[in-house]
Amino acid sequence: MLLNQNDQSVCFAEVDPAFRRDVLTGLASRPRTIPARWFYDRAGSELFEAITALPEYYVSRTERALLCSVADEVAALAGPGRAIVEFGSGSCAKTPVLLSAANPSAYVPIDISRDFLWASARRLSHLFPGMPLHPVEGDFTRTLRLPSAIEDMPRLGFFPGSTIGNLLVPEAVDLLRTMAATLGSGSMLLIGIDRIKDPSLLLPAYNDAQGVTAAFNLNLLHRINRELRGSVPVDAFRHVALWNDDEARIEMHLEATRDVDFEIADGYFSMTRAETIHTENSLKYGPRDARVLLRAGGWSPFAAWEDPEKLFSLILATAGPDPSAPCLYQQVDALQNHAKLQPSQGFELQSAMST
Ligand code: SAH
Ligand code: AVI
Repeated sequence: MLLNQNDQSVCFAEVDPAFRRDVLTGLASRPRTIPARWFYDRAGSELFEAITALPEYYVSRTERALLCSVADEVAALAGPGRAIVEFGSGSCAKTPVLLSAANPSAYVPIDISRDFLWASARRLSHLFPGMPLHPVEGDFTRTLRLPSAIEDMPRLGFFPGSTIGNLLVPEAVDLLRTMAATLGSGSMLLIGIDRIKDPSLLLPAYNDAQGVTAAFNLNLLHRINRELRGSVPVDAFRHVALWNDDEARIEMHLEATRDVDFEIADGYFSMTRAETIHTENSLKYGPRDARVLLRAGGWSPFAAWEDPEKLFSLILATAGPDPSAPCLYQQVDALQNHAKLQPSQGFELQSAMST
């Protein structure tokens, strides 16, 4: 049952002023940086889907397999009748696993990539014909009003894919607090977070042999040319992925392979050879870091699972009593009590708390 959400939809005009502003200010600043959310026009979303199928990109298949093995447990812990609200739903590839196990009262996918959002919603409405489905086009970093149809339903937020890693820590904390405010008290959140691991595994995942990740990165320049009347010589840039160990993050950059001059929406830019535009961070978290992040964001983690190779974590959390409370550690007692609740696989909360 696919429902139009006329009161909530954010429809973007042909030229998104926020895209224009982020590109012009980002290219004028040093280091030059463009936020990763602008990767996801239709071509970018399609390229991301291709990335998820790459042999080097362990993230999606690992999370999917983990979700398959714990979905029933998540459903039991969350309890019946919740509306599932997915942040950055994209193609909703993992969603059916959770929907089948949790049998929710409604499903609300949220994404900025409009075409993908509606195409995925249509596909899901065929798979789950009786389930009320309310897509919301919008930026999840802003407080979104959820569809009035789910007003009285308890909520389970779903934020898979380690998309949280594309935000710096202060932004991630803000986002988690925004989510807590959007979902409301009594809500739960199931979040997928990629783990810190050996760079020999991380780097190929962001620099694959077929060049799909390079095409995904370079598509940002094509998008700028298409939507912002740009004259960026795309062939003068190359994709670079590196592991920043101090910050525990993969960084993606676009590096000029020669001196270049170009115009974008009446702005004039000059870059010298080897200068870069920083286009993405993908932060990786240790298990304890992830829980501290969640607590800082107003959530109390109470169950966590990892795959046998410890590549990826799924964490289930409840909205803290007061998402605007400033203290990170005030819920430690509650957390220790909850540590008795130990789901089957790889839940390290208890050992982490005692170290
Ligand atoms: N959840 C999917 C897709 C991850 S890709 C998975 O696990 O595979 C990241 C998704 O988040 C994309 O679909 C992108 O369009 C969306 N996205 C990124 N930034 C966003 C924002 N600020 N607001 C809403 N959606 C966003
Ligand atoms: C969506 N996000 C979590 C992906 C990631 O792994 O950071 C985006 C991506 N960038 C390059 N490959 C995949």
